Amino acid sequence: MKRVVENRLLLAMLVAIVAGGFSGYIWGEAMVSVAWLGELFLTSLKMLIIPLVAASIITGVAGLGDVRKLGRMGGLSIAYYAVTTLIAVSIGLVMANLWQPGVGVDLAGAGEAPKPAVGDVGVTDLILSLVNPNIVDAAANMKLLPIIVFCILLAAALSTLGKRGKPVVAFFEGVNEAMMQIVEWLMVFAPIGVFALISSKLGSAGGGEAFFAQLAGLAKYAMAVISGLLTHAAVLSIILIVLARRPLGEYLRHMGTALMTAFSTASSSATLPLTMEGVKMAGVDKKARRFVLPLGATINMDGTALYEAVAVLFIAQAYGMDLSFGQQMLVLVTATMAAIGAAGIPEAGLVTMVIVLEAVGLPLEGIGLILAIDWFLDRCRTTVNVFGDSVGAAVVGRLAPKE
Ligand code: DAS
Repeated sequence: MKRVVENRLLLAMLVAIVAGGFSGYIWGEAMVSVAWLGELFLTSLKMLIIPLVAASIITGVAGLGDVRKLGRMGGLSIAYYAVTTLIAVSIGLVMANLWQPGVGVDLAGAGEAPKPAVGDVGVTDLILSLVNPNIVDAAANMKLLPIIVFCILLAAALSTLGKRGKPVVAFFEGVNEAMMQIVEWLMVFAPIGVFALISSKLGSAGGGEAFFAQLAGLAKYAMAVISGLLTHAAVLSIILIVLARRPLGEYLRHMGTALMTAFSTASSSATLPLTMEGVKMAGVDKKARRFVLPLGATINMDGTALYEAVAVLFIAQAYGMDLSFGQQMLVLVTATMAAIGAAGIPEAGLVTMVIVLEAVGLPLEGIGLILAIDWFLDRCRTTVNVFGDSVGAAVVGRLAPKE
């Protein structure tokens, strides 16, 4: 039943995208009158971000067990997640600067290009942006970096409380499940939201060459994301061969079903049982796969991090904003943290991209344009997320001491 619903939703999304494009081209400015429906959809997604990110991180980190006993396997896993995610975001930034997908796409219209909310960002500013004197204020103002740091510390502390911490973790597990359910419900309205966002966004371009400039920009944006994901998949393959000493072909054969499931479901969490099976068939150490994979499905999302870096630069370019090196470093940190906060469910990367856009001071409306092809790019980045987790299990399984 679930698969039938998913296929119908995918078909509805495709119809909404095509209808949105044609409506924007044919009726132009008149389609701006439905923009509020797109706004309603985006704002509904935004409403979920704080509880979704908090519950996803707390559930994932608390699942590690007592952090004081993580030992070498925990340290190796966290190091692997951090290094591969940073490599992914860096590849994303390089591809967005090489392809320049947003240049020539005039999202600002006749208006002034919005000024970035932050000027040049130094390293100390970046570090200071990870904490906030008032966690409630951070949540109220969507300052998600301090929220993510706080949730990681809270989960780590809860894991050291033994039985006393379990009811709190159970509460957040419930919130996590509930948030995922609400996102699923919201996705039912996605075709309406997508139609409204695309038709009003393309329509406001005034049809004609501006319309086709936006389509051309979208095509370059998709190429920047896909070329970035393929590059990162190659990097992960090299890590698999060099650090885990495993032949790539054989490993991909074991992971084939999981990777195809990741592509078709666009959900790392839904794919997790198959990822576990594939990595087991590949002969990866039991303790390593049981440790690395569940946590990785929640917080290790290389594909998502790469995609968010490209998407944010695409939107900045489309609004005529040239981000300095310092601002792009801010994108690097926030895209990494946003990927950690993204849950392993469809469109999670789109939802948490709001973090990065807010951090750099970019208008959220830019999401409207990239929604047109996000249903496809989500599948691509989820596949890379799952492949990254499976490589992590193989690397940790080989490098961590057998107990
Ligand atoms: N669909 C998410 C996943 O399951 C990735 C994303 O939305 O970026 O990994």
